[in-house]
Amino acid sequence: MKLRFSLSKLSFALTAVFLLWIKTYIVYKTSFNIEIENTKQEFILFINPLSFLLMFFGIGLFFKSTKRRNHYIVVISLFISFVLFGNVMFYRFFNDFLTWPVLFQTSNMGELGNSTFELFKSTDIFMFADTIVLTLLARGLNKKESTVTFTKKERFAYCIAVVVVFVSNLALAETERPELLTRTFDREMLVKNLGTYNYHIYDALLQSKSKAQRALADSSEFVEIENYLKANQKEPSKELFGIAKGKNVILISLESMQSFVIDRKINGQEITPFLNDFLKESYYFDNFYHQTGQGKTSDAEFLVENSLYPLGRGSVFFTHSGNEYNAIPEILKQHGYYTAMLHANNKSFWNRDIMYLRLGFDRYFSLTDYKVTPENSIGWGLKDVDFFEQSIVHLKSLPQPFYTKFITLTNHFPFELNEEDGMVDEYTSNSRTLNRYFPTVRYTDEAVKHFITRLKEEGLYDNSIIMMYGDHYGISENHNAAIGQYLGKEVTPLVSTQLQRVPLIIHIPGGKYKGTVHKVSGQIDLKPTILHLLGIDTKNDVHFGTDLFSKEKMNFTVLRDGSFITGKYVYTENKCYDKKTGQEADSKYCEPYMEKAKQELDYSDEIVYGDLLRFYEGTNYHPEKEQKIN
Ligand code: GP9
Ligand code: MN
Repeated sequence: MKLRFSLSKLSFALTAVFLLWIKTYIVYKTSFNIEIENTKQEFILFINPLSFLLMFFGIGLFFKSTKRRNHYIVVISLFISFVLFGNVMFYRFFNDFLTWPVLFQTSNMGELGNSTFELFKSTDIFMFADTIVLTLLARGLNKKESTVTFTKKERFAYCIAVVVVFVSNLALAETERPELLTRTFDREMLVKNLGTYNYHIYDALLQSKSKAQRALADSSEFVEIENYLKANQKEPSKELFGIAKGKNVILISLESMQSFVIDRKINGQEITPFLNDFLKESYYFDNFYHQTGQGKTSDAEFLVENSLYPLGRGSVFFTHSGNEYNAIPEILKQHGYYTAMLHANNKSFWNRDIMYLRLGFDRYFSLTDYKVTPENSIGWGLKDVDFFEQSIVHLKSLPQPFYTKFITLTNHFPFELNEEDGMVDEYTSNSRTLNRYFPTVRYTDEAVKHFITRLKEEGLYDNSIIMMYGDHYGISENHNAAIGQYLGKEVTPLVSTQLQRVPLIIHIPGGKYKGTVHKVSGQIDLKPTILHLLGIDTKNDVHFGTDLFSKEKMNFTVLRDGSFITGKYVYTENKCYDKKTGQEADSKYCEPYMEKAKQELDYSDEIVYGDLLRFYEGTNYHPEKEQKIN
């Protein structure tokens, strides 16, 4: 009797819980791509929003006034609906779940601009339907001036119920997924088992843990890692060490460029005709992987400049811009180089202005250094051809030798292009994203061609090494069906991992330095490669990569999600695959590398979270506090 009485008092709160619960489940099924293998997993997914919702709405029990309690319930419902909606938007764009550090990158979120607009769907309005219903209900209820309060006992019973629901959820999840809470780089697994709301709380705990980690770290951790890295160092290539000594360095980060477009056609037309020719007079790496996480372009930059892995969550450019580093610009400064970044976007995007200063760049040519008009922009901003053309003036103004990095922008989701810039057809599939990807890739190819022509005209081509790399994927797993249609094969987890290959082209003047390198490698390897080409010794440097030209370079690279690739095998989603047969292989073939893959990521994370490079004796560039990058 008593229980029934309490339940009826709770009816408004429980209605709110029920509506949000069902809504969350519908959103799981319609907006996220959560792989479900059996009924138990489906059941966990179904119940997982419940504990959090019961807890949050349950706080209402402590309100004495019914009116205020109902008010609280409506506000909380609206708030949680926004959180859910934010997750949906984020997922549409990044194919990933939100994390706290990313959420606070508001400057980025604000500037998604056109992309954000593209992400809205008219049906999104239904995401707030339950809040509207609740508001109307609350109005009705509030007219009746009755006061309902809860006794201590009732509150206690409610708390017990919440704990029981939560613990049952967790226990069920543990049977399905042991070590759930320690394998944190798999966000999908966490959301699948804990639910999107509990996951946010868990993520917040992780965030505070990472803050504490710096405070607790000491130099002995660093010594251990240094020893590991020294033991794994490889001899640089004798033929190529110092081959570009004193030369300028021009790095080009090719936005969203994946390797699968190289040497391929769309309706009989080459997608990257210029790059296809250029790579023939250069070194081309066809098994080169991006290793980025949520920080996308900025993660790729972090990898290149530091030969450290980005983080499993958030963008390290944001979360750890205060750390001590020993990046390429800092090192090159000691060898007489002037260092500059060129990218026609708002300087604070990805926290670049702060981070570039940390990494030791002398100059950052950003949005305000370019003439950007509606005529010369599309999508995210200045079109690549105009970007390169306008950059030439800046480049010419730099003292030589210089080290520079250019970041292209046009080939960025949602892959918009003016009609007159279209040089190949769009593809025809049910993925509008993939369809539009090809013409924008083709456009960037043309822009790079223009840049190279201009470098030649300005006499900068022959005294510079030019390196181009794809920063990260452009086509996410959401489009696997369409990409499978284009490639003419099913996109299995193995294929999906191999699709993380991005082009790497290294052009060294002289005509004789060329060839295709098949060795498995990643962005982590660029720092030692660049330094060695310039004749700079790296024996005492802290880096996880290996010189790409070293004869001893292992056929191995690890991706940020813990997947790894060797000469013959691919390990992903806890399964080992044979590259040749395309089939799952016995896990014993991948086992020898598992420890190394984990060790690499763990050690690198330790360095970043603990800010361990502050214990590195070679770090001798300390930017003054008042110094500002232009
Ligand atoms: C923005 C550009 C694109 O400045 O680097 O960022 P992304 O979304 O690819 O990380
Ligand atoms: Mn990018």
